[in-house]
Amino acid sequence: MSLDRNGDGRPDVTWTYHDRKIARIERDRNFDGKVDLVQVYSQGVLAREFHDDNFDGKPESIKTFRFDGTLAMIERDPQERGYVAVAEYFDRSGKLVRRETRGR
Ligand SMILES: [Ca+2]
Ligand SMILES: [Ca+2]
Repeated sequence: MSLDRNGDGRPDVTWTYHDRKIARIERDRNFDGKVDLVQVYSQGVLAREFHDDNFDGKPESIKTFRFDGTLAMIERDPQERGYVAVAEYFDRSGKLVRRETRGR
């Protein structure tokens, strides 16, 4: 199922269902035809988000959520080289508890 909110003929939100539960939502937030936010659901609950917040077609951060909806981790690829350079871990109150840099 998809929706073309600005009427340019290209879908800007696409939903995928699995067993009648939401499984995946792909969004084109700046209407350039490229998906820039992917939300992956597990058992109908948001589990991961892949963000391309500078709209160049390459994701630079991935958020992982707990089953209760709180943010557990953000993996960052600030240079968009295709690997996770920084991983940040959060407790249930949203506080950053650990930060790992993964050099290469
Ligand atoms: Ca886009
Ligand atoms: Ca990007």
